[in-house]
Amino acid sequence: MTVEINGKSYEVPAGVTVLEACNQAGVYVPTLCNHPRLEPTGACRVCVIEVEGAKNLQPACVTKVQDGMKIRTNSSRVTNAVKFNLALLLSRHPKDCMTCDVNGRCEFQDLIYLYDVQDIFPSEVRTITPDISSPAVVRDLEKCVVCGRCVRACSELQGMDIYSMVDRGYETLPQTAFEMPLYETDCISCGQCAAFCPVGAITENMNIRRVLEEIEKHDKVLIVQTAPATRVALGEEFGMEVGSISTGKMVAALRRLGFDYVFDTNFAADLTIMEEGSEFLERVKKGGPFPMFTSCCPAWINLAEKLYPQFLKNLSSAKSPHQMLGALLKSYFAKKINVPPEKIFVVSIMPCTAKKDDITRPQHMVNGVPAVDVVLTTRELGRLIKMRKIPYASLPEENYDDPLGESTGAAAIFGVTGGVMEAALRTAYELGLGKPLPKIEFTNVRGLDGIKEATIDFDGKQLKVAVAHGGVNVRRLLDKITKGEVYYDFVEIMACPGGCIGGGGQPKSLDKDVLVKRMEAIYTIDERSVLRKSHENPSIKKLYEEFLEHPLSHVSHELLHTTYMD
Ligand code: HC1
Ligand code: SF4
Repeated sequence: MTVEINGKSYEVPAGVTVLEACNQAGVYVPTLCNHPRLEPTGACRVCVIEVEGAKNLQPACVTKVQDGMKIRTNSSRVTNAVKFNLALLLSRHPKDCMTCDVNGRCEFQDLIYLYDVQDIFPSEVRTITPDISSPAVVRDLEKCVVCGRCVRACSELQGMDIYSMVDRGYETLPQTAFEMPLYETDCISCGQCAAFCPVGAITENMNIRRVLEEIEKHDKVLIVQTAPATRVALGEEFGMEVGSISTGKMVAALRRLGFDYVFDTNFAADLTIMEEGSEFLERVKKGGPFPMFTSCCPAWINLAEKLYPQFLKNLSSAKSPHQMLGALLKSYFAKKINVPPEKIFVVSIMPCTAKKDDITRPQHMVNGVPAVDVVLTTRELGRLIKMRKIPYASLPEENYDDPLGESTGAAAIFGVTGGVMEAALRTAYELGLGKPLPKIEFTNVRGLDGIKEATIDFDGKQLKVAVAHGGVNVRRLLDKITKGEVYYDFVEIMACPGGCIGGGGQPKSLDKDVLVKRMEAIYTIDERSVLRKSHENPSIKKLYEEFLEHPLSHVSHELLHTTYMD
């Protein structure tokens, strides 16, 4: 189709919206309620444009192009309407940007500045007590701009429907059922609502200050570990291209922040494969229960406990890698450096908000102390590095510390949907059958399809596996298994879209292809790795020799495995 935008002609595909057409043409249209990964609703009226022949201004995000359409995005009528709509929203918004957790990273603040919006209407800020019931996510609805992105993320991506818009017109707000505190609902702490919030109305439950205090005091051994998916996203917080790999800079930044040891959750991902792979082989010998479900995603564990208790017996008992590492740090490593566990402070840097709630589980205590003391999201780490004025982009590449910093390509792919399955298959095949894999890549469990299925030839035995990510797909798959419509031996579940690369604690992004780019970065790390199978990691072998003895040993069970709550 041919359309005219601000007097210039463009060819655009049929069926696109005016907003998409403008984006393709490189013409800026402001947006607030729109997000390229969610269904458009036209709620905020910030993207209004003029269409020749139409009486009223139209929201560009829900207006489809028509052949010959003449669009104006830059007339004074359009600009005045955008400013007016923003000024109305501003009259309801607290002016506490200086102390707001998303100051400087707020889409609304950017628009107010860009359009030079003045505070022309009398202030009508509501008084609403923040909901701090969840260790994962905080809601401060005074700051809500009623864009509905949280509602859509929770229902369209996660299939959870925790929020809906209640009240009408000026009073509308996204609320939980009966306005219950979030932690009392079926919320699984995935944090997608926070990742899609354009302002500071929903954020992760921030722990930056707690970590800063420990760094200032420094009366404990400060240890930090970093998740597989953080290294392919943290750079975005510093303006690096989406999909940049900045592992070494991240390690360097953490040392400059004052941590004594920087270890890698990937090391423990290799360990998880040893334990979970062995558990699977044991179930094959014993005849079940099948399917065995992966257990590393804490939002999935929350979902299973809250809504699918029938599957709790099917979950692998392996703790998630960061808990395994925390447990080893406060036992094996504490002994090695001759420091009591209570004098060690462990921080996990995670793409995930559910890990903040996972560390509060009593089952994760080790030697009387929590295995992990604090979880910071990738976004929080970005903020901390900025607060300390560390020049991230120009830092040198540094290596993780030994002995808990060495990992394989199999661990790297944990960060993306299908990765845990592929890593487990690489090891289960070689350990179970005692012969080398004909081909290391299991491409049929890769990619961003919501549900992936494959039949793997295990020397004549046909193994049926499935992988699901994003709550909406996860629930679809679980419902099918419950009804007996499908059978699998082994299932990988990740609650967030894309797996951890799309975690609720990752940098916010308006790039439609953000997951593809981060996924490609993860597979690049695997391809570049010298070792690509968990059982080949020499530090893991040494750990078993020195301490754990063998997978599923008594010590392993004590430190690396867990139970679930009915
Ligand atoms: Fe994940 Fe995991 S892969 S859960 O997605 O098993 O968060 O990145 O750290 O623990 O290793 C997240 C990522 C992460 C754990 C590992
Ligand atoms: Fe929904 Fe996840 Fe937000 Fe909970 S944390 S309300 S499940 S999007």
